[in-house]
Parts: sequence; structure tokens; C-alpha cells
Amino acid sequence: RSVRLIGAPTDYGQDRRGVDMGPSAIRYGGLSDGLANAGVDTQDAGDLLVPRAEERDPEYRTPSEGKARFLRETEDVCGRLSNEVQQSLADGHTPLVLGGDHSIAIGSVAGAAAEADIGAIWFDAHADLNTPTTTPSGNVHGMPLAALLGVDEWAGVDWANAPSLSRENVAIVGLRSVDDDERELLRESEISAYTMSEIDRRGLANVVEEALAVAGNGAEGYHVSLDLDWLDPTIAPGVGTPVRGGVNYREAHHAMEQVAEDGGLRSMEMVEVNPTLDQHNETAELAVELAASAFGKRIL
Ligand code: DIR
Ligand code: MN
Ligand code: MN
Ligand code: MN
Repeated sequence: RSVRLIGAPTDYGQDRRGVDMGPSAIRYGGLSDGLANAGVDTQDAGDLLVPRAEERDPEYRTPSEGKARFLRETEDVCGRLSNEVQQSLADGHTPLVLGGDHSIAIGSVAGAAAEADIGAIWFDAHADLNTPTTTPSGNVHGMPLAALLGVDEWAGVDWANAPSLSRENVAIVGLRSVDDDERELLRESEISAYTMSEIDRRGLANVVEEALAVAGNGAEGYHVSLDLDWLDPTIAPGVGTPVRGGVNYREAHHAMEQVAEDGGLRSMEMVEVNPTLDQHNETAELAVELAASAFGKRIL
């Protein structure tokens, strides 16, 4: 397999600044060596040009009357990211997108879903299912999955929707911080949602096996969206919205090894690494290790 890296250095989607340094932090954390050790050919397409938030007005521009900060900028970046992801797939390279905050998932998944029916696995403490009216924060990083699935007022926002991604092919793994309206939506929708408490009960390996089956069922591969706040903050402190009680080091590696073994991975992203909140780039280095496992690194 060969991988093409695409950096999307945004920090429009959340309040803690510095996540725009994620792509650099992950590269400095040794990504190309890590992937080479996994036996993967890697090429680096560099970073998308992302205007600094300071140059822009966070003006709420929404489909309805709700709030979604920097939505105009998010649309611009996601449109270009979607094109890069499509080009990478057309050239025969698996896209590995480096965030940036999680709002960029709108672009990566839209790109991955442009020419195929795909599934998606969201490794995240959060559901990312808010809309501009349900959002408690106005931050688009809490909304990308809702945008892609066309939930409520996201429906018909063409640039943000991925019509070939259906809810039956979406699994969220690692939930432990869910807003009230997201909970309501998860109760009634076909999205497969796996909480930390279910992981405690069944074990992560069993849950991931099921999530892979959900994402791949009838689909032409799936997108893996890895929000580093999925992990426990003791091993991944460099994220904007840490939540205690996350996945541990070995569990995380094993989950990524399951992804590699399954073989259905179409595209992947790693988001929310914020080196300004980190200790010695620990979170980016962990992201590198997990990417190596997802792309096939084995101990023996
Ligand atoms: C919260 C936090 N649900 C929000 N979301 C985060 O602002 O919508 N997503 N941190 O990753
Ligand atoms: Mn999250
Ligand atoms: Mn489908
Ligand atoms: Mn997220």
C-alpha cells in the first residue's frame, strides 16, 4: 500500500488555539519513518494553505439561525481538502489527512465518499453530531458527522454532505461526552454508538470487530477518523477537549492493528493534536505509532 499525507492545519473549529500546528507536530513526531517501518511507501503532499484565524471574522454563517464559527473558512478548506483526497484516491494512494481540528473531517469524508459508497468509524470521546442550533459551543469540530450525514439543518448544505455515507455504515467508538441532543439522535438513528462503558463490559477488541463490520457492510471500504481525544488524557494530553476515562495504550494499538488486518481502510485522518497543550510532543508521537499500526506495522 502507498500513503499520501495531506496536512490540513486548521484551528477554526474549536476554542483552544494551537491545533493548527498538528500537522507539523505529527511530522516532527516521525510519521514518515514510522510508516516506512510499517512497510508503507509514503509521499507527502504538504499542507493546504489555511488563512490564520486572526485574518478572518468568525462570523456565524449558518444554514439556519444557529451558530457555527468560521463556517465560511471551514467550507473553503474542506472543499480543497475533499479535492486532494479524491485526487489521492484517483492516483492510487491512501489519503492520510493530518489535522487540524475535527471540522476538517467534512472535507476528508466528502472526498472519500465522492466516488464510492463508504462507511466511517469515528474513534472519539465525542459524537460530533451537533448542528448549528443544538451546539453548546458554536464550534464546528463538534459537528462534522452531523454535517456529513445531513442531520436536520445540515441537510441540503451540499458542500458538507456525503450522500453516499449512510448511517447504517457509521460507528462511533469510545463515547464518553455526549450532549443531550446528540444522545437523542443516537437513540433514534441507525448509527452504531459504542460508549466507554460498553467497551469496559465487552472489551475494545470485540467492539472494534463489530464496528469494522458495521462500517464495511455493503460498502466499498471505510474512512477512519481518529480524534486523539479518543485516548485517555494520561497518554494523550495534547488535545483541546480531553475527557477522562479513555482508551489506553495497548487497547488503542490493538484497535489499529484490527483496522490493518481488516483490509477495508480507504482513507484515514488524525485530528485534534495540539502541541501547545502537550508534554514533549507526546500526543503527536502516539499518533505516529497508531498510524503505523493502522497501516500494518507488526511486532514480529
Ligand atoms: C461538544 C464538544 N460536544 C461541542 N465536542 C468535541 O462543542 O459540540 N468534539 N470536543 O470533538
Ligand atoms: Mn473528540
Ligand atoms: Mn452505504
Ligand atoms: Mn471529534
